[in-house]
Amino acid sequence: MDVMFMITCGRYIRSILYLLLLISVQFGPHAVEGVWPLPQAFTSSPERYPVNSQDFYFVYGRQSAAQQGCSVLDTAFKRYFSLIFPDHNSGSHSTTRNGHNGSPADRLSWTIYLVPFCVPDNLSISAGKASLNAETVWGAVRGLETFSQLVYQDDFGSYFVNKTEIDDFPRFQFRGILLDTSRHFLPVQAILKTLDAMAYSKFNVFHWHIVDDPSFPYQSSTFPDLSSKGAFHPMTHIYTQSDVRRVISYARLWGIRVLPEFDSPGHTTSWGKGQPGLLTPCYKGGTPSGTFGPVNPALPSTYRFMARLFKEVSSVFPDSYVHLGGDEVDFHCWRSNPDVRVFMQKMGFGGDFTKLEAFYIENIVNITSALNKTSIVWQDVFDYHERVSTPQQIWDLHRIIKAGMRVLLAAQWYINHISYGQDWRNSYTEQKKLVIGGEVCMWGEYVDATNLTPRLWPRASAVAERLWSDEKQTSSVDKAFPRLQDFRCKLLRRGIQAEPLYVGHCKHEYQ
Ligand code: CP6
Repeated sequence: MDVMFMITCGRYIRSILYLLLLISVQFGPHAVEGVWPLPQAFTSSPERYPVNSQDFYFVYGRQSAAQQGCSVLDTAFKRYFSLIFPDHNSGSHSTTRNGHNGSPADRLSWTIYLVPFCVPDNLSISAGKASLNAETVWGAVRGLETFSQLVYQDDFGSYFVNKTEIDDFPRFQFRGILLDTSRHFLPVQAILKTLDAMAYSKFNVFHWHIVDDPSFPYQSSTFPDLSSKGAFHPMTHIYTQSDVRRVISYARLWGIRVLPEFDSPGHTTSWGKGQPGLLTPCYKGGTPSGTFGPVNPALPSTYRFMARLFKEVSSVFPDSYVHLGGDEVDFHCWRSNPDVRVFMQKMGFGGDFTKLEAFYIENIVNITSALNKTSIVWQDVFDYHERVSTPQQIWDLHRIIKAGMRVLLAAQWYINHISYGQDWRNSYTEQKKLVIGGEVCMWGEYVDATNLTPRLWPRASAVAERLWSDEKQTSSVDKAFPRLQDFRCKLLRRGIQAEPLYVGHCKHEYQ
């Protein structure tokens, strides 16, 4: 009986092994299923072609509206060449070659044809030729990412790519990650590295929650005291104008916009150090207690300051959006301050501090729209505005609500929380009414440069797939699991210290 049992058990185990092998052949890292986030439409075949770094070139298509000299694509070609061939000694090899004259040597080489203004974005790989058609340079950058994920190495280190056809486009146009650089300062290098990893998951918005209560690391040229007095350290823990420019231009090359957030009137404790008179003095028992609350909405000087600050911010950050915050305003201090109460009476707000908050935000929105920026606010502001009752204000505020709603009713995935186990599963299945997209929020209370990367990746990638891919094709967590495990290995291979999902190993660990 014992022996019988052993044999049965052995057979049983063997059949499971076969099954696993079969699965890894079908959905292994070589197939298009290995692309993360999953493309919208694709066909692939087991037929594979060798790819040799020595005769692989990116070439602009002859019909392409983009040609050599397009900095975004020229640099993308260089980056993706290194990502596709991590072992290649880049020395003398040029990643691009001018034109293609049809000589026999050319037919052996791999070329990517970029034809912006063709619809839809399409990637096609067949013998000796891969072509990428994209409507925009940003679409082409995303297509290069997809292509780079399709190239793989066999056990002997040779590179291959399977015959593949892909049509792809994002489900949502806003796919963001929030980094909080106020709770902990994140060195520019950590931000740039995050931008790299964002591009690997096809994120396109870096929401820079740059200042908050604990510190003001943004070095303002108009108000240098804000960072010299409000940063954790006036020299080492600041973002200079050139740091900010570097982040913006680096992000742009990856097709990532930088959305700055200067959160007010709450979350502004650090502002008060370099800008006396800006915050509301709180009162206790009829006298100032020595503590300060939100920005003082009752003083004209507040709006003059904000106008100058946002004028600078609008020119430093070129994106047409600016985030004004507006969240979590604590009314206790405003309520305690006699000057604020007098102002409330004068404005006819009675005792409703949500009206005061609405009044404040309205003024800041007007300041930024005069600077030709579209404002974004946290959902709190929408909640306040709903309660504002005078018709004229509703009419006026409707515009603000719309501006806010477009993004801020988008899902927030708070992945700064520490949790044990496989919480990426929640992000993957979470159903939120996304409007134009969503974002991963990495609040900084417990996060600095030491743990940012493993806390973000690959969990943010789970969100990225919800934001990019077809909902129906990517609704199964169990199907996603081996794909995300494989993608996490790709991140490791690219030097992103992404944490493991569960038990297992990667071919190229410890790099
Ligand atoms: N900082 C700012 C925060 C948060 C918000 N605004 C926050 C609140 C609750 C959770 C996580 C983050 N840390 N400025 C709210 C948008 Cl759970």
